[in-house]
Amino acid sequence: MYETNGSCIYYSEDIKVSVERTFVAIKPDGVERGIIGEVIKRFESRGLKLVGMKLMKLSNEKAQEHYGEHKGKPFFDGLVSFITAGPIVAMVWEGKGAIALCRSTIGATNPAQAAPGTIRGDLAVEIGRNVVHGSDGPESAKREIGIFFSESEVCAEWPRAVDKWVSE
Ligand code: IDP
Ligand code: MG
Repeated sequence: MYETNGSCIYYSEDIKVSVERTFVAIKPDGVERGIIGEVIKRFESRGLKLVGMKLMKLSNEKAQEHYGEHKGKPFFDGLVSFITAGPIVAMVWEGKGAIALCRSTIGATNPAQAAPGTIRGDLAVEIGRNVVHGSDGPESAKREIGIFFSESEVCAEWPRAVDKWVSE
């Protein structure tokens, strides 16, 4: 069951589990550079659960919708051409506090300022080629997941045996 605040609630072994979902995308630079596995590994290793994934080429309209909050900014047109220049890997990750966890795993927007150990801090050098996108809050997570995935494309209510060793 998906709640309006963007979190997802289901029952596992009679225990109520409340988890968040977030939208993450590997941008065309990450796909082209052959680091899809490297990026996915970092979210998997952190303990998050992959519940949706597709390789897709973004249309201009979808790119404009996804980055709608940046419309009018000087970098907007460049951002839209970059994100539509090749395939992206669109994903939904789930877990307790998944939105903030993904953002911290991704690192600061400008890779030059991103901490070592983060995806951008380890794998990128500049802002216009920063490899990965992650939703910045519950509303954007819900909105962005809806742009890229239909409900049936996201694996729902799929408790993993390992979840009790990842979250308490
Ligand atoms: P975020 O990806 O860390 O959430 P946002 O501020 O939402 O950062 O910006 C969206 C994307 O737009 C960034 O990831 C980056 O690729 C691009 N971007 C943001 N600011 C600039 C800029 O000043 N110059 C060029 N590109 C930028
Ligand atoms: Mg953003």
